[in-house]
Amino acid sequence: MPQPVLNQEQLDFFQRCGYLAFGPLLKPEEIEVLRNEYDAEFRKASETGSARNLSDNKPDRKDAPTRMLQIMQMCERNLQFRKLIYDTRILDIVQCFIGPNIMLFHDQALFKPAHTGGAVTWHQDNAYWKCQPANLVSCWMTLDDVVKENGAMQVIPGSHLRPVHHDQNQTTDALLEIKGIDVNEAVAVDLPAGGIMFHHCQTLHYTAPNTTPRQRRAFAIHFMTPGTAARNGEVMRVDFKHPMLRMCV
Ligand SMILES: O=C(O)CCC(=O)C(=O)O
Repeated sequence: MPQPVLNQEQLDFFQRCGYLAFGPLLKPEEIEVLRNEYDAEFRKASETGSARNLSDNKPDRKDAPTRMLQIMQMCERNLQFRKLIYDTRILDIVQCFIGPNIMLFHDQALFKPAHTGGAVTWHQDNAYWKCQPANLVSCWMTLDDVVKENGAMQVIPGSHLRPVHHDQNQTTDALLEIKGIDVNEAVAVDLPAGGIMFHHCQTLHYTAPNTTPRQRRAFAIHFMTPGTAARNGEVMRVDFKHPMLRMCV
């Protein structure tokens, strides 16, 4: 019988805190390939206007514009990122959290350029998604070394144990807002390039503006179990958008 890739201490930590740092999992030569593909996809997206800027840059803003750029479903645009969603090293870990039947919910590339990278406000992913059951797990991978100042993930440990009410953000349509976060409880998860942070879909998390001279390139894969219902209450079927990535027969 194969050994689980996470030890009991790591599993307990995830159950208790709702996140887990792992890695670096990617080898330097893999990181290099992915960086080149990532940059090429963002170059193309800027030419075609197909990257969404999650930051608020309404004309009446006084301060400098920020960019928190998002490309949804990189796996449908790029073969290297498609391969990553089937990577057995990642799926072996995800299996420890949600079991051996694993489907893709979606993936996204999240790019914070140097100096002008915008924040992602505090949220639980499932406040956006409203999936049931709320047991999805995200793999957030970085292609650059990350610390708090260039947009490492910050989390509130233990916050995954209950949903929290979110309001519509007053300044950007793209993001939700939460009142009353005690930022003293936040933990920044520093990672080396090729490192991964796994988090539960109810773990409160945030990333700061990138004010450093170093860009921050991240890629997130969101995994679910078959039988998960979308916000409209309908169970998501296996299809091109939601492939079955691993199945226990
Ligand atoms: O990459 C970021 O800055 C934020 C990502 C995030 O919030 C997520 O993956 O749920």
